[in-house]
Amino acid sequence: MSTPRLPDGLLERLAGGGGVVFLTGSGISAESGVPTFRDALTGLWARNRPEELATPEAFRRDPDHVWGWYQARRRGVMAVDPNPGHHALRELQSILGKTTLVTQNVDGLHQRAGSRDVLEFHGSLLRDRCSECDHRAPAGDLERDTPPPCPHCGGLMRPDVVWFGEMIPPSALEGAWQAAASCTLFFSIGTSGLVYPAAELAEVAGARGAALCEINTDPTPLSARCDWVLQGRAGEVLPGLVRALSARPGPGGSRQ
Ligand code: BV8
Ligand code: ZN
Repeated sequence: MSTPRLPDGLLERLAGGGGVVFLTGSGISAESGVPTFRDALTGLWARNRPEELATPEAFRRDPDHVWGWYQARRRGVMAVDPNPGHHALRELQSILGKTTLVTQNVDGLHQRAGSRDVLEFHGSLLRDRCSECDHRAPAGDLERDTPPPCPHCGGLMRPDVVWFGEMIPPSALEGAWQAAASCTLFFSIGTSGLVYPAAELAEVAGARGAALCEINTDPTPLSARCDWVLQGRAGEVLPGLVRALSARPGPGGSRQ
């Protein structure tokens, strides 16, 4: 497969050894067959906008309906595998020195591709948490169509994801903010950049002088701010980045 020529400045910056942040959105999981967030409304959920379904109010109003949407998404995620984009990111983490992987995705595919220390900015589909106390547990029976009661307090269990209007988990927020504020290169990969505060991370990085690179099939509100826009599928562009880096002499390159 031919690798489109990557901008020299980007490869230099990558090989330069400064901190690198990767922020991913649902676009990186699209090639695994996971619908992007704004396409994740199929069947009986199609009558909702995701911003209306992914909220504590929607869960309070109709817990079975919201639970059913998440169970369907969980079954979908467990039926697919990480794609070359996830694997290439794991390779970049091992080739480069200081990297931070922040994901808005809740599908756990980065971890299944072998990435470590993934900052789950919006939580995870693979865990439940109690809507009353702080009890957490791995997601259980994926066929169950009503939320189970909390074994500790009897409250309704819910997916351990961050809904609209909810705070980002403090450790993920802190880690992502610090990495964005101190990196020399920030990648925005497969995200529409519409949801805050995740979308602010690129602004924090750019304001501190980091170079910005976007990998997306389409333009986004961030594109005009980027030093480089690599338009294409993450599952093709990211492996191309690994090949180009590995072909270079010097740190991370093959010809020592
Ligand atoms: C908070 C988990 C405050 C659940 C998600 C007005 C202005 C600014 C902010 C707000 C506002 N009104 C309200 C807010 C706040 C709100 C917000 O940002 N709303 C938006 C709609 C404007 N944010 C919040 O509520 C956040 N919390 O602010 O709390 C607070 C303060 C004090 C006290 C209490 C609270 C919490 C937001 C988290 C919501 N949860 N997910 C779940 O998954 O079910 S968000 C969800 O959408 C995703 O996690 C993701 O983060 C987000 C965006 O989705 P993307 O990943 O970008 O996916 P999308 O489909 O949009 O785009 C896919 C992209 O991939 C596209 O660009 C496409 O071109 C590209 N693509 C497709 N295929 C490929 C590809 N690219 C490459 N390769 C491919 N193959
Ligand atoms: Zn409980």
